[in-house]
Amino acid sequence: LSEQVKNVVEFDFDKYMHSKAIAVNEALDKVIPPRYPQKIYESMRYSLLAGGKRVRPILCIAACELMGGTEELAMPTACAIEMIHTMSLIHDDLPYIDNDDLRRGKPTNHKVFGEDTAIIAGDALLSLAFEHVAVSTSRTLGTDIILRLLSEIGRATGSEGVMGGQVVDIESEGDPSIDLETLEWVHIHKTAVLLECSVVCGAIMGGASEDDIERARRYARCVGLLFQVVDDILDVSQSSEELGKTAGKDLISDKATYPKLMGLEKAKEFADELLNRGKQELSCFDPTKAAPLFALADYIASRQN
Ligand code: GRG
Repeated sequence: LSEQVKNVVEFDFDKYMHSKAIAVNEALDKVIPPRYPQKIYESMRYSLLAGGKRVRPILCIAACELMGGTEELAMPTACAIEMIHTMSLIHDDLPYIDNDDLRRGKPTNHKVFGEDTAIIAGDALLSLAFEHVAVSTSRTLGTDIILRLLSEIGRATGSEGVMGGQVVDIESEGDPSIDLETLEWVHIHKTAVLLECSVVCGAIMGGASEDDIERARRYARCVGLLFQVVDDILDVSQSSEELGKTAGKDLISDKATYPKLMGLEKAKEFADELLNRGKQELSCFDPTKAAPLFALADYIASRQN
């Protein structure tokens, strides 16, 4: 494996993640208070406040702070991106897509509220996300910045982003001839673009120069793809543990993954390369200010869930 790019400064990452996740959870709780009609708000709040690592909002806040902005400035957009992520999980779990019973350790939204409400709650979260950026940043950010944020979020969410990735994923399900290029396309669109959007929006809100926004984007592209490669690797190792043997279910099932298409060792090497490439993009920033994004890359590479 290649030598790791390291940051020179000490950084208490656990404390950082814990305090940022609490701040995000409190902000999300305030955005959607329970109100009439109860059923839709209960359903939206159920999934939005069900835990989750909050990686996207924290990336957004960290990028904003790196570029000279504050947590407060980034928070509404960070929350909006978490709303979109949550709605994608609600819809992904529905019987007509993944048909999952559990999410974030709890029964899935449609299991609790029914499919009809789960679909509508997801749609409402998507709609609220855009409204929240427009309304909640109107006093703190200029119109040009707000329009830029909305267009970044719109592109990352729609047919050029998560929705496009989801469609190709569904299309290629069970296709034994799926190649690495298609798999990567799905991973980039389904997963990486929203992580990229989180970082880029943070950088824009922090007042970054165009060069620094592009640097942040390149960092996030690596880290975004890394996120999904690690997911694929975790799938294999967790399945192996469950099965008590060396080959996990994704090595033998229809689902295409990096370990399946390139082998587990090569997938780990690729993850390592993405981590290094991502961290390299941070090298021109002040190491103390870049420490959270540096540590977030390491966290994404070594996470266990
Ligand atoms: C309109 C955005 C939108 C989506 C509709 C259903 C669908 C189309 C897309 C599915 C997208 C999807 C489920 C991608 C997988 C992303 C992913 C890696 C999820 C897991 O993220 P974590 O690990 O989860 O950050 P937590 O629970 O920690 O937030």
